[in-house]
Amino acid sequence: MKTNQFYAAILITSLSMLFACNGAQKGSGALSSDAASRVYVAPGEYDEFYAFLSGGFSGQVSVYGLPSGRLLKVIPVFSVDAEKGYGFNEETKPMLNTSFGFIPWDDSHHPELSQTNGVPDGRWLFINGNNTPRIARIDLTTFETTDIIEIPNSGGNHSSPFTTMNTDYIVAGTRFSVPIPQEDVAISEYKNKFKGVLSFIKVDDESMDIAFQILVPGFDYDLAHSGKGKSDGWTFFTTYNSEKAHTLKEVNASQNDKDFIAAVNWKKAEEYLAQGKAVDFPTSYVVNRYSEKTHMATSETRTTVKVLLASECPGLIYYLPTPKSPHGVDVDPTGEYIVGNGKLSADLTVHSFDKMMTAINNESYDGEIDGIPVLKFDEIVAGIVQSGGLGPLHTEFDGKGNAYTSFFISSEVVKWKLGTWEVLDRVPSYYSIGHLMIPGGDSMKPWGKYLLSLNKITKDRYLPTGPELNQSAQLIDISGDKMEILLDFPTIGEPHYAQAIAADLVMPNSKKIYNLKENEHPYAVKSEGETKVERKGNEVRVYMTSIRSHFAPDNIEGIMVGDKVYVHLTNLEQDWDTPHGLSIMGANNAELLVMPGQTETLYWEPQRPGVYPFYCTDFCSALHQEMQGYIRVSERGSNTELKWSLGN
Ligand code: K7E
Ligand code: CUA
Repeated sequence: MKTNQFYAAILITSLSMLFACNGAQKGSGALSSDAASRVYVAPGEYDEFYAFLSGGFSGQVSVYGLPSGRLLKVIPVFSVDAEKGYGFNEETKPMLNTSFGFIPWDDSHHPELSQTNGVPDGRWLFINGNNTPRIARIDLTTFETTDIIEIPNSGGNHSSPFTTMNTDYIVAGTRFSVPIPQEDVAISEYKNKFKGVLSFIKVDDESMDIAFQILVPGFDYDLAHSGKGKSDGWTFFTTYNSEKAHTLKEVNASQNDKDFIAAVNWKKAEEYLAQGKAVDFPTSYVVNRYSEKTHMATSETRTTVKVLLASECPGLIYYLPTPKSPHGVDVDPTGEYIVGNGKLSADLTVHSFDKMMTAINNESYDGEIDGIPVLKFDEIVAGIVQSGGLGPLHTEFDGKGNAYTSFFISSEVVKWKLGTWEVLDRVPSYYSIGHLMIPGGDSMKPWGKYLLSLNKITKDRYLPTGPELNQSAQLIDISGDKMEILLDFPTIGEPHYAQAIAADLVMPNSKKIYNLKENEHPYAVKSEGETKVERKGNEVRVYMTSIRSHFAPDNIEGIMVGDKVYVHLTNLEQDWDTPHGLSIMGANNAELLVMPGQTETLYWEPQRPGVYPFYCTDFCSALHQEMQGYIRVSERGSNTELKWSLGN
């Protein structure tokens, strides 16, 4: 048995390579003649959708217009971004604080739009950091990261940050089980000591915090989606490694024929919480928030978290047996069907929410694990999709009764019908699709017009760029009976998941400037008259302004080697799209890129005497090249007088 499965694994690996390398699949034969016109957005016209693609190992989110595939913006989230000064300027450094200190990178997987009544509402985008467990929130009026919260007791935040239908909670299931609390134990103690947590994070306008965690058996928790409509109140998490293996997982975590989807009744959890059933676990996690008023981020450390023990909370969790190490779990727009994408399988298992509830009421159990009942497989299955594909990963919906599943190994998208389970159509992915995305495709009201295939392997699709190729996305028209490939475009980093929303739900709220009068940054100045340079010991603060096309001050003298220099630059502009940048020669830092009405701070420790130029890095005006100045640096202890010009 063991050997068989081992060979099966090898076979699958080689199959995937075969498909991935099959250049013969290449070609534009699949394209209908008017594909170009259907993705053509004329100069000056807007796209129909905003699409948010995760950056994977880039740690960021990139924003594209659909159908054109135009890159609109890269939003820095978990990784420093020298282009925007994110993580380099003093204001945003605290965003990357964790209980391990400053972490300049993460691996971002799943963008998730906030929802109201089960429909994306255009307020916020959430995204998970998979490596050092975190969740970020991006404000869609500014397209800036405003919150990053660390998830304690978690070991890799993968099944995250999926929302409930009214953004009551966003969830985070641990990918790797770890000792809880963390301790120095032998890894062979896995089965006894390692546990998982499922976290529910409360979100409001001003803050995010962990409402509660649930302590669960030490499996790997892979993906999640919440119920909607009749299944609102439940969240479903896939598990793999129900074998609790800790080595050679490729083989040892693929022994069981079925793993589970954990169905969590979070309304029940709220009841247990109200009854005081939660235990306060001491821990340490950091919550970071960026204020639009002060233009500064602050970090706060929290030291306890409320934990419910699944084994002591009857009715809180049920296990739904699901074949073959399921990856994605996806709930259809009606809330009735729960699709398990068994990644080592050809078939898709679809569970019924109604049948699940009946099985729970009848206590149709097949034993239990650590006090969590396992429901009888045959009593909860709604249907099996015999796909003819191999390696299903993720499913999205078009709102017209159809589902679309990505198949990694056979490298294709398969369209099938909810309820009859028949396969309707299939289209190849170039190559090795991971997630797929339909705008609103995990909500109650998908815009069922386009589908984006998010592909892992690019070789032979674009002009070669050395050993490294960007990952790619492929736009497919799903408005008719047959899927039609329209467009390929490269992505930034690896797009695991993506989400998209109609442009008119975001565009009208998009901020154009920050109001200078409302700027509460402690070192802001509102006019050139207030600009100055102050010294306290070896700390020097420059209160600087920018406006087309000069800085004030633009000449500074009296700085000394080894000073700690803070340049607080306020951009006085109040017009849309008029940022100014600032860079100083020899500063061990990035530039600043300051939006109209905003203040940002560049930190610099001058190393050598001399006169150093600084300049604006963003071509802002006809006299942008003149937007420059000098800072004179003298030997430590020199008596050069501290003075500055006031610009023009
Ligand atoms: Cu790439 Cu959602 Cu992290 Cu599947 S995950 S592909
Ligand atoms: Cu300001 Cu260029």
